[in-house]
Amino acid sequence: FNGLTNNSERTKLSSNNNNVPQAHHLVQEINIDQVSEPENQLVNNLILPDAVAAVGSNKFELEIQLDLAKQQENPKLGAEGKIAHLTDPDDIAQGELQLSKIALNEELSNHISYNRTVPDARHPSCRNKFYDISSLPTASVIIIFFNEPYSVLVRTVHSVINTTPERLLREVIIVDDGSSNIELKGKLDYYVKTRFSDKVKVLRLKNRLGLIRARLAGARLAKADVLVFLDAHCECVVQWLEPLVQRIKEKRTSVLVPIIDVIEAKNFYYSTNGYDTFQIGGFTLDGHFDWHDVPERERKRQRKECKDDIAICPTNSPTMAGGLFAISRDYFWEIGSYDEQMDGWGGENLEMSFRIWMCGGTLETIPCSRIGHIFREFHPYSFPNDKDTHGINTVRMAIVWMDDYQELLYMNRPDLRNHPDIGDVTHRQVLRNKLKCKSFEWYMRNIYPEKFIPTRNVINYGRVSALDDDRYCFDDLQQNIDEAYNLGVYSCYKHDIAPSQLFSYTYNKILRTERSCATIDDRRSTKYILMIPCNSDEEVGDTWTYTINKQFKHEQSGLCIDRKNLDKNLVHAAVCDSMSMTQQWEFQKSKI
Ligand code: LR7
Ligand code: MN
Repeated sequence: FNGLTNNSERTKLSSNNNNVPQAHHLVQEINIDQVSEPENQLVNNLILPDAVAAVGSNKFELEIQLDLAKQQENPKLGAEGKIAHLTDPDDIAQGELQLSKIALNEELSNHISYNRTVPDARHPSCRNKFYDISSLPTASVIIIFFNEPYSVLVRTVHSVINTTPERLLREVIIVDDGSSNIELKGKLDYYVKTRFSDKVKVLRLKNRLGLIRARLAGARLAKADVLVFLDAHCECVVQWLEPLVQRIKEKRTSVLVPIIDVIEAKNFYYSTNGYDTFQIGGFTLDGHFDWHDVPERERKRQRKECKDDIAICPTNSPTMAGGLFAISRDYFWEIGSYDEQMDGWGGENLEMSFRIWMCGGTLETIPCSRIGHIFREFHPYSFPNDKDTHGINTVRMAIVWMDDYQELLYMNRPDLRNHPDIGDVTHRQVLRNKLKCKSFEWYMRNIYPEKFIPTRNVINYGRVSALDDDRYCFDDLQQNIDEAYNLGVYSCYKHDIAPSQLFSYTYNKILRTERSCATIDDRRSTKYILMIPCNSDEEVGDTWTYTINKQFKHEQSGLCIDRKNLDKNLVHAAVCDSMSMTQQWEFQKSKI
C-alpha cells in the first residue's frame, strides 16, 4: 500500500520557487569550453579516466571531487535502501531547512553514494524468469527535470545505468525543462561528459515548457525501440527493464508501468511494503489519480491468462500515475503522444490512460519491474503564471475523452466549468475520430466497472437536507476523505450542489459519496456515522433503509441518523423515532 501517494498527488500547489537553494558557491560562472572530451569514457561507477584526471584543476572537477568526498565520509550510508541519517549538526539543520523548502533532504542526498543499492523487492518468482537479452527491444530512457536537486538527478541516472544491461539501454536522455539552478548547467554537462559514455545526452529547453512538452522534446530525440519515461528522482531495482521490454515485444500496444515503491524524502528509506501488495491506478471525479487494490475481477482474468504465476502476471490498470512508464516508440506517436497544449504539470496521466484503453491499447502494471520514486509532501516549484495547470489540463482531457461524464467533473470542480484558459482541443478530437476510439461509457463498463458513479445505479442523489431546515445538509466538513471520517452537517449550499455535500443512495441501499460509504462507529458512547473509504458498493457491508418517515435507518443496528444535540456539527445514530424532526432528511437537486 503506497500510503503516501494519494497525498502526494493531491498536494496543494505551493510556490516557493525562489527558495530553491543554490548553495554551491564554488560555481561562479559557466564555461563549457573548459570541458575536455575524455578519450576513455566509462559508463559505470566513478572511476576517473586519465584524460579527465588531466583536467583535474577544472572548477567543475574540483567541485565534483568535493561532492564525492562527501559521499566517501560514510560510503555505506543508505546502502540497500536503508534509512539514512546525517550526523553533523550543521548538516542536520541544513537538511531540515531543505525539507521545509523543497520537501526533500538534499543535504542527506549529497552524502549518499550515487551508486547506492536498493533492495531487490521483487516477488521471488521474478528471479526465475529468463530474458533473452539479445532478442529484446532496446530502450531510450527519458528523464525530465526542473530544478531537481543535482545529486538526486545524478543518482537517478547512475541507478538506471547500474541496473540495466548495456545492450538494452540505447541511451539516457535527460531533459532540462528550463531550470534556473546553476548547478544543473555547466557542472552537470561536465559530469555527464566525463563520467558517462555518450549514452547519456543532455537536452536543454530554452524556456520552461512544462513536463508534458519536456517529455515530448525528449521523445523526439529518442532512437530506441521503446521509450521509458522516468521522474528525475527515481532508483531502479535490478532487472527492472527486462520485463517491460519483453512485454512490449509480446504485445506492441501494451503500455507498461512498474510497481512504484516509496523512497522517503526525509531519510531516503526505500520502502517496499512486501512483494504481493501492490496497487493499480484509478481516478477521482475531481480529476485526480488514486491508488486501489487489484480487484477480484482482474484476479479472475489473470487466473486464465497466467495460470502458473498470478502474482507476477501483467495486471490491467485503469489508469497510471504518469511519471514512470514504458511504451513502444512507434506506438507512442501512433496513439497521439501527448496533448502538446497541456502546460505545466498534471492531467496528462489520466489523458494518456483513457486514450490508451479507449483506442485499442492496454495499460498494465508489470510486477517484476520495480522502481522507487521520491514522494514529496508538496511541489517544490510554482506553476507557469501561477495557473492551476492541473485543472486546466484536466478539462482539456475531459472535453476530448469523457463524453457525458464530463459533467461529473464539473459537479466536483464547479470552478472549472467554462474556465477561460482551456484553449482549443479540436486537434485532439480529430485524433480520437481518426483512431476510431471507443466511448468513455465503454471504458467505464469494461475497464473500470467497480468505479462508483454518483448518478448511476442510485435511488437518489444530490444534497441531503434536513426536511425543515436548510442550515443542515450532510457534509464532509473538509475532513480528510482518504481516511475514515465522521459525517457532519453544514449549511446547504444554495445554487449548485457543493462537492462536499454530494451524496448518493444506491440500489444496493448503500448511503455514500463518491469515495466513502456510511457505517456506524460504535466505539464510543455517541454513535457517530463513520464514512469509510470504499471504491465499489461491494466493499462495505452496511445497508440503510430510507423510511416512509424520511429517516435513514441502519439495517444492521436499527438506528437512525439524527442531528439532535450536534457536537462539532457531527450527526449520530439514535433510536428511531418517527415523530422526531431531527431524523428527517430529503435529497435535493439543484441545477444538475
Ligand atoms: O514544469 C515542470 N517541468 C518538469 O520537467 C515540472 C516538473 N518537471 C519534472 C520534475 O522535475 C519531475 O522530474 O517532471 C517530473 C514530474 O514532476 P513531479 O515529480 O513534481 O511530479 P509528481 O511525482 O508529484 O507527479 C506525478 O503526476 C504528474 C502529473 O503531471 C506527472 O505525471 C509525474 O510524472 C507523476 N509522478 C509519478 O507518476 C511518480 C509516481 C507518483 C505518484 C502518484
Ligand atoms: Mn515525481
